[in-house]
Amino acid sequence: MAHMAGVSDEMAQMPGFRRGVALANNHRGATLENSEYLASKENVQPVELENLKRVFKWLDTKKDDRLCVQELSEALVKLGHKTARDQIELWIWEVDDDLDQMVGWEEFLTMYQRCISDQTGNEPRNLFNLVQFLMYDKDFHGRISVEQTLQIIYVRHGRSNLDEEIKEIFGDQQKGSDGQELKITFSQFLARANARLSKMRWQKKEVTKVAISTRRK
Ligand SMILES: [Ca+2]
Repeated sequence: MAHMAGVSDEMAQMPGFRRGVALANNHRGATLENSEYLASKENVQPVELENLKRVFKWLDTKKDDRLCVQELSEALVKLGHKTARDQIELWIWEVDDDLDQMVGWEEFLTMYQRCISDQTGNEPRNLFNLVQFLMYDKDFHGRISVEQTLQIIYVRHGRSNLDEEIKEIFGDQQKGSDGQELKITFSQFLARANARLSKMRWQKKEVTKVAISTRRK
């Protein structure tokens, strides 16, 4: 593989770069645009990788290096967000490249790489949202505070976007009514993530519309 700026050999060996599944066979809704972006630019930072490993290990209660419906279902119950089996099956299907109805480590990592690089909002994010929350929730207490998110947000989005990202996750008020640091549950986190995704897709459509109307002139 040709050398790419900011991408180490180790990063280039990650499954998201290898793209073992031909785009034509990609049943997961990733767009061509997203694939190209991912191929040239995306990289997972060491802090993210470390946290991804920790989350995968915690989810993998059967210790067989694959995540099944039951394991995800139990994790969601622990987070106070009971989710229907057919929903979880869909979450898995969205990232299940080898179609064994489980999420292996490489699929897990690929999912993360695709979602962090997706500018379109079209990449399925159900499992990603869960994983992101758990990356922040270091002790798996089911609640996250601003402070717990800082390190990962900093490496992913940089200092200049830090405040904006925190606002997107926690809202304008980052203190509780009692003056204590605000903590949010997975359900609250998910509600915001979904609202944000809708906004992202809507904005994308607007941009496309403008581009088309410009071209016609
Ligand atoms: Ca699989």
